[in-house]
Amino acid sequence: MLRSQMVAAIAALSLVGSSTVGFAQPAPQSDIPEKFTSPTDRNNYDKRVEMIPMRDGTKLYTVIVVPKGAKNAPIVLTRTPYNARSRANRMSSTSMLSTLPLADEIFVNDGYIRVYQDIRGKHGSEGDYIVTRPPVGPLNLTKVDHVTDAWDTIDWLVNKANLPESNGRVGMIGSSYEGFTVVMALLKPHPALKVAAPESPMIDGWMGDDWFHHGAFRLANIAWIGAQTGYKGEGKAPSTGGYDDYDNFREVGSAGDWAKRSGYDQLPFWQKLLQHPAYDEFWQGQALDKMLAANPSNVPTIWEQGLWDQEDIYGAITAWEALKAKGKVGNNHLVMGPWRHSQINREGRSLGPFRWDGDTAEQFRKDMILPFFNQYLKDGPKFTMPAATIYNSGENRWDRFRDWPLACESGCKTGLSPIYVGRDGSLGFAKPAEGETSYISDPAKPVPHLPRPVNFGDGRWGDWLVSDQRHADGRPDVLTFQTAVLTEPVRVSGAPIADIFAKIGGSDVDFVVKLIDVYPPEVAREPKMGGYQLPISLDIFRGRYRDSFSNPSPIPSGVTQRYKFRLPTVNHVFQPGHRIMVQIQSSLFPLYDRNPQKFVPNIFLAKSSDYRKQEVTILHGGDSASKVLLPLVPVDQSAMKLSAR
Ligand code: PG9
Repeated sequence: MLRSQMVAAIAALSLVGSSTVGFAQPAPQSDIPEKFTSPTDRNNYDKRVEMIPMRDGTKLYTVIVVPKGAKNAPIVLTRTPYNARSRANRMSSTSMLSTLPLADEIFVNDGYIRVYQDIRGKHGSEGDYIVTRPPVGPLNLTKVDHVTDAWDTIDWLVNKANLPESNGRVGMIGSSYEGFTVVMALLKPHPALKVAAPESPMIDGWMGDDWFHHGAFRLANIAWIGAQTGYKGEGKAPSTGGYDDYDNFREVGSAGDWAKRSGYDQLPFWQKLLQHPAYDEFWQGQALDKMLAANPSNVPTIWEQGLWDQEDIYGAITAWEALKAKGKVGNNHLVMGPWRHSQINREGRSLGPFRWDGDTAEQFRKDMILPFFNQYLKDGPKFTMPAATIYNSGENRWDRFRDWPLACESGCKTGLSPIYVGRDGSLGFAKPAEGETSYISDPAKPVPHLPRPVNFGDGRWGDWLVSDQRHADGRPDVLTFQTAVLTEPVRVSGAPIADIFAKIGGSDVDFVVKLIDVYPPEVAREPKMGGYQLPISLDIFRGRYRDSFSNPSPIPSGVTQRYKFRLPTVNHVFQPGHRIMVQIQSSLFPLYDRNPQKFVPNIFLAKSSDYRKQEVTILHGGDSASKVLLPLVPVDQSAMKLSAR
């Protein structure tokens, strides 16, 4: 301190203690300035925030990150409900690479302009937020949707007066909800939208993506509704209770009871779910695979999905199939990797205990997305992308296909092969003797989807679909059927179909069917994998929908009924020494809400007294042979495969 400063400081201190009337007090001053901006001159990028006007006057908050000195650069756009400002700000850095998310590395290194935009009504954007806002039409009586918002945004971005550094070509990419916004843009694409990559997009929230699977409600996502629709900006979901969500949700009763207790009656989206438990016009009218089929796009697209995607395992493959059925073959490509939900944006070396051949997510980004985007957004080079590129989870490598699936129920060269469950716990390709196996399904003791305690925030959610199923095997309410030890490899490539014949004592039931690869008791290279029961495909079906998804009906007690439903797609080889296993059970909790097992008009509103245990009887052999229809193909598929890594 200088002498003069010291004198001033002493004078100031003596003033503090003084009570002299009329002596001017120094104005209190905050340590926080009106505005603080860190210098940007050392940045190798320029970050701009624009409020881009939509056709109805609503302005959307948009972050545009331009490499310094860019000229004639392509644009990659993501439209998000998850805060554009933070999406484009992984860390404070002078380097564009560190500022943007890891998955943007490919674009940054190749000189792209990167754009993130808040969708209407969320975070910095104006307007009303509607969850996965349906397209303009009977379910959306406004004049705006994600089709028009994407169009208006792209129109603004390619205007040289707004973004002189661009070459006028745009690609869209994004995962999950962000993937949904990509798909919406494809329903009526702006001419400057040259390429798209919907990753794990939400396509049909009732049939098999975020909200229900075949009518069973996914309690696992109920917290998302509180956090996302309770607030315009960041918000926390209400507490679910104590540590064990198995107890929390079981003790409360129905999903509706839990929601009421958590204040969800204030949330319009929750009210919509309550009013639409079945697959009515509300869900059918926003199923994007159907809309794509009605408006098939010509934009070259890569549809990506994880083989163990715990949130949106249904959408990408279904949308790709819908476009394929409309003849959009050459410009639509499917990629399925060994990933959990959105893992393509992170590292893909492993999933649960499984180690893959390198960083499979980076392989997807570098070897597929980048050359595909460059082909359409820059002037080449030309890149040949197979129709389908699917990780082979039994042989640990990518398979590339001219056409896929290799086997299916109708329309493929090869049909499906039934593998039957037998009374003695057997599983085999020969039809077993007629018989029955029964278990008691008790909603008071539902089968947990993971070993308890199950806390949705305990870090196991992302990998749960590859979790060891031995925790369920052996429970009295879980039926296990398995083959003898395999002496030859068995290959499956396509979507298995569960085909269950059953009788029940009550008037409603759920079925969960799991197709499992059982490891040998000893695995020399990885002892912990000895006996591992790896689910390669599993799903749930709410019995009331067995005849119609839109008109549920009570199940007649004691009368054989058929429950046939598609399971998630696989590309797997069961190795010699392994076994194939099928498990059947009637609950998967707390991931899915419990079926009261008494038919009530709306399960969201079931009362505690409606929940009852019942006997469930699975039939074997004869005309009512329960089975899984497998997409079984010869192990050597070199005729179909283009090449193997
Ligand atoms: N699976 C999330 C989601 C998508 C669409 C609607 C609601 C939730 C997500 O990861 O964005």
